[in-house]
Amino acid sequence: MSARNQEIIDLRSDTVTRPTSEMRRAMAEAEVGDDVYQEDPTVKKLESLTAEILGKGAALFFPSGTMANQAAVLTHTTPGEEVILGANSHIYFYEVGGLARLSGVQARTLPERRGCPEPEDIAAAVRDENIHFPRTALLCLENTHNRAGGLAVDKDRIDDCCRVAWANNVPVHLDGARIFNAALELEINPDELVAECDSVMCCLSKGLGAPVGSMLAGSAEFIEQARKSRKLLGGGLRQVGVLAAAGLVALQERERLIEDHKLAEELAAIIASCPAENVQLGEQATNFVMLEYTGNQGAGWLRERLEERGVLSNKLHETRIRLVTHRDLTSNQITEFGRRLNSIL
Ligand code: TLP
Repeated sequence: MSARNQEIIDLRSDTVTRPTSEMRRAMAEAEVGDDVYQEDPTVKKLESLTAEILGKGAALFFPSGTMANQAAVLTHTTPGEEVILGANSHIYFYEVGGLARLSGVQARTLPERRGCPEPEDIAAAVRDENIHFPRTALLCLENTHNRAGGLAVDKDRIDDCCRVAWANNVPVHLDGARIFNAALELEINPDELVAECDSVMCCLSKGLGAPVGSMLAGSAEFIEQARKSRKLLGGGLRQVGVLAAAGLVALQERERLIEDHKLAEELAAIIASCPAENVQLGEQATNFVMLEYTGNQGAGWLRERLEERGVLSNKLHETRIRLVTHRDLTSNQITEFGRRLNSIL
């Protein structure tokens, strides 16, 4: 049977979630104003709720996580400086070279162990005062870590990295696109988890289900500067309350992300029990599941066969397929995924 006749099971990303009817209603009814004049009451409400949840002085709405991360780097740095970050971090790997292009900074990449660079590697990478060297301006961390398979990095590891950075007068930005997934997995409040980070980005448009939106949080002074960086990037927003209204609903429902983790566990169990020898469970963490395919045809081949059967996924590398659970999936669809996978192998 072709994909046309089958229900689509979309496991590409939690970004594919569609706004709920409550979000659509809130959008339709949102009170709005011109946000460049800082007169949109709904976005202000979203910004102060985010700042409260993350325990920071202020927060700012962005159209995307990429723009919020890049605005953070732009705000923390001056062209010609150096940024320390993981070689597999989203900011380095997936943001179109924005570090170099938008901020004019140089990346100093470090290997990561389970989603986080080692504090001693960070200490060794910070530049001394020397006529030949650029200044180390920023350390970026990520939680959960996307390319590490949705791993939640615990507070001790984050704090150890922050302490090294701070001891060297280097601020820390956290790409917390899925920070609420991390906090739920680690059973810790989000503000505690990010307490030592100077700035934090979190996404409303992933598992939380908002159609658009990411937030950048930090000190009030930092956020005022970031507002200017956002303007420079073309992100001066007008009646943005229509988007913020959906974000508010999303943020208030953040604890439901735990359901996505449960679905990921179900999915992992199905992969682990797949009779085919060349299919194994890689990692499962938070709402990410990694399927290892060691067949000669490669993971790209398996991804295509799944797509023919109406299962959408992403190939991460030659032997690995990434599957992400989210609120628009049901337990039945996860079971159905298993049936379709077995029909290929
Ligand atoms: N990640 C997307 C793709 O870009 C890979 C996905 O499907 O996972 N930080 C992290 C850790 C992310 O995973 C993402 C999106 C972003 C930043 C960027 O967010 P957006 O897509 O809103 O620009």
